[in-house]
Amino acid sequence: MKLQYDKPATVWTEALPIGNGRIGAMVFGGVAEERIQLNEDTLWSGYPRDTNNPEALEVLPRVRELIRSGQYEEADRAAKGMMGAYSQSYLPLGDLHIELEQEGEASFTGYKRELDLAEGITRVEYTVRGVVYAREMFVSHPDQVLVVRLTSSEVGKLNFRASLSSPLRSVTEAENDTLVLRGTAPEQVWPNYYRSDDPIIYGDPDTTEAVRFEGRLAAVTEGGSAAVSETDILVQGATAATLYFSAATSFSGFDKLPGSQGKDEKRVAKDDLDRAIQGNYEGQRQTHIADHRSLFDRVQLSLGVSKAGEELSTEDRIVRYGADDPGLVELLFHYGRYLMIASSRPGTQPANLQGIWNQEMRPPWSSNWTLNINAEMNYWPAETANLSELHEPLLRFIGDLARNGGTTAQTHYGARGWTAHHNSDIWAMSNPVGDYGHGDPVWCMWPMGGVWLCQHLWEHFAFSRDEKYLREHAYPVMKEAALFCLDWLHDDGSGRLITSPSTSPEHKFRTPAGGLAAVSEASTMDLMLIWDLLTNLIEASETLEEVEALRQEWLEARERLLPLQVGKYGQLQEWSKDFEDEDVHHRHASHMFGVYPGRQLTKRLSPDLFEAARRSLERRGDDGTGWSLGWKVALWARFGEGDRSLALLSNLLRLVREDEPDNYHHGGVYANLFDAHPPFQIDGNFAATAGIAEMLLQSHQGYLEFLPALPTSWPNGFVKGLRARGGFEVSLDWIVGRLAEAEIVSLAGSTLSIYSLIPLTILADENSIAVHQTGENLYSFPTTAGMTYRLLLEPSVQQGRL
Ligand code: FUC
Repeated sequence: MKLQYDKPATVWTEALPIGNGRIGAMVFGGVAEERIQLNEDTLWSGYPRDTNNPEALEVLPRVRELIRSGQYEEADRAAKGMMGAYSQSYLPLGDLHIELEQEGEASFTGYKRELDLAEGITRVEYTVRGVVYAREMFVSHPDQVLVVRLTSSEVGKLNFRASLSSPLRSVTEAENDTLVLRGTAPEQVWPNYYRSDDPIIYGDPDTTEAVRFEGRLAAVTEGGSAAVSETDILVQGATAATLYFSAATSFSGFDKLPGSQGKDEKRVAKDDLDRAIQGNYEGQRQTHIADHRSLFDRVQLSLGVSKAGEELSTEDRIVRYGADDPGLVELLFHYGRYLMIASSRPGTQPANLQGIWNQEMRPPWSSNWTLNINAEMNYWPAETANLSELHEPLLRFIGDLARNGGTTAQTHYGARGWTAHHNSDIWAMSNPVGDYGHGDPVWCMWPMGGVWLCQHLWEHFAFSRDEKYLREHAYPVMKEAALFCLDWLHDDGSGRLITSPSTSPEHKFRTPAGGLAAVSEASTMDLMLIWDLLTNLIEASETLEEVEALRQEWLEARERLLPLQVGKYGQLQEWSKDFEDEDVHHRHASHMFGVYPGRQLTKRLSPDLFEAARRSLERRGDDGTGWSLGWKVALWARFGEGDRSLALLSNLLRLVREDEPDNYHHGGVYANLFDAHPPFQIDGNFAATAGIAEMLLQSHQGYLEFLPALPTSWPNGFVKGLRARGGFEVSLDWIVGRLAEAEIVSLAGSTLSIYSLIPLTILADENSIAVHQTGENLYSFPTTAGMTYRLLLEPSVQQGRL
């Protein structure tokens, strides 16, 4: 449960992340100087403004016509006329520097640095001339502060200067016993891939509507003294010291101007800090651990005997063993859960491309929400890994996006309902990006962002069975997204419904004329996403027993969708025509959405298409960017091929170093186990966790399937506390590759269906209960909420395969 190192971080991807969903910190663990890089999740450039392009609606018929007549490259060029502005950027807040004075520090010994995933604490320890210096750091959710505790083993040996800096326009000043950092964000930050001589633009300080921020630092010492100046806090002769850092911004909602309608960030930061310095460190530490553990302890995993001893650093362990060490795979799994707890709490912003950890003014892809895979991927483990309430920031954000997306649907397409495209930001931007013609339709022209996000609204219900949530939040937003689909779909002239213009995210095809183009009609992913939304809505309306006039339209539209097709290589076609790929190994696996995270293609219901999808995945190969590898772990799990999932995990557990550019040609992980696209993107971490869960338990077909993709090299193990659709918590033990024990807690009292090759005996309270066979290898029984059910597996029965 620990990431561990024997030297301080020299680069950012060696530093260790801590966070409370809102405040994030990257801890370097230096000896002469500690650097703690700081973030606050509402600190973004920009402010709410209309970034739609009203001319799009006039361009639309022309683009459709060009596509119809097979002039794809011309259609691409014309589609540039449909783009709006680029998204804004997630920004760093600054750094907390602690310059230490430790006589003889150049010859320190016994250096250790670790991140304790179970406690949510990072620690540094080393010895200088017999004095042990130790540091413990965490960001408390209950106390809303970053806490840095420094100690020396000998009385009075702690001497340091703590200061704050920021790459944003800012000042520091002393306010009584507090060092204050305050500043304002730029009004505009151009994406890092956009060439500009002036990429970071600040407004007039007196009138700007950009986000204001404030960070406050105070020290509580044991022994010695602390003195605050305009630039730093000087601690001298202390034996222990606790630094508290609070932060807040004036952001007060996606549709509020943070300048004139903003929150009082000073008040929030001051209240948080004042409260923290009144408390006591030990109490705050215990409260933090208890809060963290209440989420972290829900799941346990054992995949076999760990290969690495206690002594090996995490970096060496990655290099030496990778996924051959079951313990490292476990660590990767738990790390995803840790990162979600640290980056996504009810009420915070959803985890963005880098979670909440970013040190750059122009971070890769603006560190925004990329909706054509990345933002969704971040939340793939939320339900299966038993962190359902941490899904909330995304689910809430979808509601905001739907509000702006209504204007985009109307302005760009003359459609009802709401739409979002491939990028969004804290202002809930929903238009196609591209700076009104600069971008490439291969990523801009994709009005399916809202449709994909709606899957998360449904999944949260599918796992929780919370009907109140479904009725009040999810269903209305899903209905509006479907309304957009009904208007966006149109007849292809033969009675089939298609989308146009349509892209398969970020992947071009070879045109009959020999060129490359992005837009065509009815990409497979569009059809799968719409199928998914309509199917979920139909089920939702039935669950809620809604008298729903639209249900008939949903059913008819789903029936009339252009059928999915198998192409000349036996592959599932990515486009409605059997085009050649621009890149057969392309990182996106968009046309496999229906296998995972969707549920349209299964062996049981559509064996031929399922097989074709498998062929498509085979053609894509086993390499890719970090997140692409993560996606393929889950896809192979859905194909029931555990060894292949593990092969992908092996590729993911390859070390990438940001200071060795040669390593930049493949995905992997950094020394701190952050996913490497490269560069760092957190989505691959979350996908790895979700993928591993999917190897052990699946529930997307209306029943539970145990160990559907167990690799041969994990013969013995257990997992406790995974979640399944229907509201079940599941624990499994396996021996020699076979299920030995299963325990299922019913949380919602739904009917439980289980896939099994042998008839089942189920115990509830030690009594055997009646089980009905409901299909081939399918067994069902009603459950009572709160009750635990055990599968009884006689040794002889274990010979059969569940
Ligand atoms: C999508 C991907 C890229 C990258 C970016 C943030 O555009 O195709 O690989 O992950 O999002």
